[in-house]
Amino acid sequence: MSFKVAIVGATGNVGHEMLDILAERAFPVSEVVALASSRSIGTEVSFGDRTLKVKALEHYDFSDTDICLMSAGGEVSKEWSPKIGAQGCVVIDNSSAWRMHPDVPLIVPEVNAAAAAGFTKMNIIANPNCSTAQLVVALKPLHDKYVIKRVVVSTYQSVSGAGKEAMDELFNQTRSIFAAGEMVTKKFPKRIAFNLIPQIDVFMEDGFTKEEWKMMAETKKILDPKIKLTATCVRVPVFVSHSESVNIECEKPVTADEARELLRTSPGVLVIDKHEPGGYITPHEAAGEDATYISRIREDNTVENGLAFWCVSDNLRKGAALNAVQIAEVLVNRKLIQPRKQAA
Ligand code: 11C
Repeated sequence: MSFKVAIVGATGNVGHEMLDILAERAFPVSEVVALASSRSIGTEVSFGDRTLKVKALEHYDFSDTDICLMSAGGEVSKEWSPKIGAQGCVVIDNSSAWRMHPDVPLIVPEVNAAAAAGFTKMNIIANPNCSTAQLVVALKPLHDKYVIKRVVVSTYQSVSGAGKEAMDELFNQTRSIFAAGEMVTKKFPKRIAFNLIPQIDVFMEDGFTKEEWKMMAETKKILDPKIKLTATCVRVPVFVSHSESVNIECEKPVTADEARELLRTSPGVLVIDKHEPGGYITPHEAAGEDATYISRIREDNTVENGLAFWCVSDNLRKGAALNAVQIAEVLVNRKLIQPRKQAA
């Protein structure tokens, strides 16, 4: 059984990763179609050892496509996801447009795969924000065993979360410092090279940023609405992988040794935690990898049943493309969808 899959936003950072991951994981495709806005028509993208020519989303008929992996931003998704879903194609959307909609499941397969079955009302499933995805993979086993009451998280987010132009801005600013070029700051509110910026996304009325709000709201929807979470989200001059410093407060007593052993056998998690120089993961090492890495696990004795740890993952993979493909795998493996057209 194989499925016709369309990628919307195939020319972007996440679109490229989606194509790579579908090929790497040998997702059962009968055909893959690369789509983007009409200005990208004819651009070539790779899918395994094949080259696909990008077609225009505006002129594409989804009536025999089974799954659409959408990574073209919130505005495109708001307009197109319901139209595509109405044509019977299941949209797995990477933007924030539909995440909090009551008829749209928000899924991280290691955490709440069963909820994916709720996609049928709109034929849309949402992929969480990258900083949330890795966090809930780490929190899920701890919550199941120790019941997390409160989370305090500070993020160190790479520039690829803000897209290709943001990566170019870090590169060009860094070069301008060494090669005396012009220092252009356009994508970020302040210089990012050799700096960090305590703002991701827009400010909300209460002084938190939207990125911080998303971490709180999405964690509640995916994991447990009772969990309290406060976040400080910071952009750092790293190209790929988001890092997070996490403190949790649990209902039940937890030791660092127990948590380490539990996390070692948890889905999607790799523990690297030696108490020696370099005995932990850094964003550079997590880039291109699929796991959510956990290091620096220790008891936090400033609160009752407290635990602190460091969590790193590739934001373009587990934070976006990999999670979207894993959701598609849930649909297939749990037989929640059937191919609409059998391959010849
Ligand atoms: C960033 N986390 O690092 C953001 C990117 O809601 O899907 C993803 C935004 C989102 O800038």
